[in-house]
Amino acid sequence: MEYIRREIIPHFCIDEEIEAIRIFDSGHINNTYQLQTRDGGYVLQQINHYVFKNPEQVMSNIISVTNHIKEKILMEGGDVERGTLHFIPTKDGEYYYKTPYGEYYRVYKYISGVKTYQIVEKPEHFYNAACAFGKFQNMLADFPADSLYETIENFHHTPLRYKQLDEAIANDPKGRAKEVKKYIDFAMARRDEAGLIVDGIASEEIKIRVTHNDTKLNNVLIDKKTNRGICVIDLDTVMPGSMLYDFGDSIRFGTNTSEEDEPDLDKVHMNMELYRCFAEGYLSELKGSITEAELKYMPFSAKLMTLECGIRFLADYINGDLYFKIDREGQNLDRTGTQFKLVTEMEKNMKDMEKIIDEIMNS
Ligand code: ADP
Ligand code: GN1
Ligand code: MG
Repeated sequence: MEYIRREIIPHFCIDEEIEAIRIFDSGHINNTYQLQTRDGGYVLQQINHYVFKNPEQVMSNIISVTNHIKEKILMEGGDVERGTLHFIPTKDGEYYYKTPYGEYYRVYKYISGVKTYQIVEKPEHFYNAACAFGKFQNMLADFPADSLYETIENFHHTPLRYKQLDEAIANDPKGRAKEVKKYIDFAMARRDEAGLIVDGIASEEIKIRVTHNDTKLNNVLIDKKTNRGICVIDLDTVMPGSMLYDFGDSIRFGTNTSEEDEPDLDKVHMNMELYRCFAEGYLSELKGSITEAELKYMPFSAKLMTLECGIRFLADYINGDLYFKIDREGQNLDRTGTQFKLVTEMEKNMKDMEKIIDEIMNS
C-alpha cells in the first residue's frame, strides 16, 4: 500500500522529499494520508469514486470555491495559508491524478499546528467551529451558486433518502432488514415531516445559498494554540443548499455526548448547552443575513439532519456497508442507533431549542 501511495506522489508538482506517510482515519468517505516533509507537508487523498461519480466536477467546484475564499481572506488581511485549502496541480496541470486502475487522487497542503475532534472536548472548540462555518457561509454569500456542479444529486433531499431506504429494504441483499425492524419502524413513523425543508425551498420560503453540506466538527481544523476554528475542510459537497443543512448537521454531530458509532446507547445524549453554544457562534456570524424562515426551522433542522443521517446509515447497513467506511461489523447499525436516540431527545428538547434561538436573537 505504502508502495502504491509513493507511486502517486511523482505525478504531482512536489519537489520536497517525503519523510513519512501517515493515515488520517477520521473521515467516512475518502482515504486520507499525511505526507510529511521537513518543513510541513501535504495531504494525499484518494477521492471515493463510488460516492463521487464525477471527481473532475468535484475538483472544479473545489478549486473555484477555494480561489474565491482566498480572495476574501486577502481582502480582510487574514492568513491565506491557513484559512483555506491549497491544492497542488499534477505535472499535467490537473487537480487530480487518475491511476491506470481508475483511482482518483488529489494533493493539498497540510496545515500544521491543528487538531480535529470526533467529540466536543471543550465547548470553546464547538463555539469556534460554529464561527468558522458561519464565516465560511458569509465568504461564499456572493459566489455564483449556479456555477457549481451538484456533486451528489439531491444530497439532503430527505424524502428521497427515505426512498433509498425503501429500495434497500426491498432488495435486502444481506437479509438484514428483519433484524433491524425496530429502526425501520422508527424511521417510517417520522416520514411525514421529511419534506418540510425541501418543500420550503421549492416554495421559495427557504433561501438557496452556497452551503458546505457536511459540517461535522471534524471538518474544521482547530488551532492547537488559540483553539480557533481556522479552516473549513472536506469541500467535496459544497453545493447550492440551505444553511439549515449546515446548522442541523453540526448540531447532529457536535451535541452528541458520545461518538457517532457508540454501541452503548445509554451514553448517547443531546447536550443542550452545546446546542446553545453552537447556535451563538453561528448566529454571531450570520445574524445580519439570516431570514425569518431560516430562524424558524433551525431547531427542526437539527432533528431532520439527524434523522436523515440515521436513515442513510440504516440503508447502508441493509445494503451491506457499501457507502460509509466501516472498521467493524455492525458499525453502521451502531451509527443508526446513536442518530435515532438523538432524534428522540431532540423531539423532547424542541421547545427549548426554539427558546434558545429566540433568546440569542433578542440578546
Ligand atoms: P473525509 O471526506 O473522508 O471525511 P476529510 O477531507 O475530512 O476526509 O479529511 C479527513 C481528516 O484528515 C480530517 O478530519 C482531518 O483530521 C485531516 N485533514 C484533512 N485535511 C487536512 C489539512 N489540510 N491539514 C491537517 N489535517 C487535515
Ligand atoms: C460523511 O466525509 P465525512 O466523513 O466528513 C458523509 C456525510 C455524513 C457523515 C456522517 C459525502 O462525512 O454526509 O453526514 O459522513 N459525507 C458524504 O458522519 O456522504
Ligand atoms: Mg471529513
